[in-house]
Amino acid sequence: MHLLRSISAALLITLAGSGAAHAADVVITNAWFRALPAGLPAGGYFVLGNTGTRAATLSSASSPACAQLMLHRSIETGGMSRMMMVRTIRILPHHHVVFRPGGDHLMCMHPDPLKMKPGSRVAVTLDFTDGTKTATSFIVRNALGQ
Ligand SMILES: [Cu+2]
Repeated sequence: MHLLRSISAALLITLAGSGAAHAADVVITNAWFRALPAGLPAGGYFVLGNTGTRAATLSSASSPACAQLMLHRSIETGGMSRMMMVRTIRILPHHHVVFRPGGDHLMCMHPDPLKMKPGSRVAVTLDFTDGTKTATSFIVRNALGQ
């Protein structure tokens, strides 16, 4: 018990020293997936706030409802909208990033039709570059976002 406690104390000191945010400083609100028919990828949208005093950097996401959950960004080039993968998304202290249609979003590839159903909730884990994880759940809406 004492050994465990000193290990966690050492970990905390290491994290603080590396300038990393704690997962406790990360706040997720308005989280939802847009379920589409025919096994199409489902976009994930939410607001990711950082109430801490250090930057938080989102590096990946996962969900038992998705074969893969990717970080995506929609960009407009020459009047055409296309999506690209992004490696990380940084949230400055006391700031938030809005994941929304047409902007940064999560992309659930090969969604499980039994889990990705309008009205149900889907578990999502967000991973940060400091090694912390935040578990949350997204409400599933239909193609119209309802
Ligand atoms: Cu996408």
